[in-house]
Amino acid sequence: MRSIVVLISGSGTNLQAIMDYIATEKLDANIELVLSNRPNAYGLQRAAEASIKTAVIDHKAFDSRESFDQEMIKVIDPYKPDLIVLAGFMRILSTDFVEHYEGRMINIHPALLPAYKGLHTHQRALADGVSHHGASVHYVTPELDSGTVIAQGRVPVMDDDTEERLQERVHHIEHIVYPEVVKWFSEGRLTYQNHQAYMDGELLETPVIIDQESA
Ligand code: NHR
Ligand code: GAR
Repeated sequence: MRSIVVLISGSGTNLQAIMDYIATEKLDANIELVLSNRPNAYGLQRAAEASIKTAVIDHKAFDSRESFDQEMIKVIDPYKPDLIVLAGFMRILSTDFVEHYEGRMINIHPALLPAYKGLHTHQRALADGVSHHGASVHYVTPELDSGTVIAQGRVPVMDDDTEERLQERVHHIEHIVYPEVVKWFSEGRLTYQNHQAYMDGELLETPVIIDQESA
């Protein structure tokens, strides 16, 4: 069975979705540790309720990104994770950290990458009047939100959307797409070699698209 470490900063609904997949035996994997940079992240309670180990490393206690990242490596490595899952983790990671876990770390970003890298994605998508928005699961590389995209959940943008409602729609699809990708990894279907992702042994040239209608 694959070992997973999940990094969070906040409410942890994506963590919850993955825990629910495990609890209902849709996913055969073990979350060894949930690590948060914020002491009061609600996701820590979710983990504790499921008897999953938790740790807090408060970035504010470190004087550089590098020293914070080195402490995270110290805490994570004893668990020998096969996969690191960023689930609403809000600290940009240094190149050393990313290279240490290269090909073994994924993130979910709330946009249809390469569109809307960075923050405030829903607000920016609404302002542009795009017809579709969504979320992307990608491998983490040193350059922000730029690693190979594995899968995308796509939702329509409505004429009268507010940022809140759009975000809710995107969250809903995130909670389907992220556990699915972790499942592909756990089944050995999703692999990574020489900076490239493979699905069922074939080079993944375009992301797997999951539309809200089919989800
Ligand atoms: N690190 C690297 N090297 N590469 C990526 O692709 C990463 C990453 C760290 C986090 C998640 C990402 C997202 O999905 C992620 C991808 C935080 C920021 C940010 O600006 C940007 C992108 C993402 C996460 N963070 C501020 C910082 O100074 C802090 C913001 C806050 O604390 O609220 O680190 O969107
Ligand atoms: C998710 O929408 C995720 O895509 C986004 O934060 C939310 C976390 O929700 N991630 C980022 O913006 C990363 N910068 P959750 O804590 O409830 O899973």
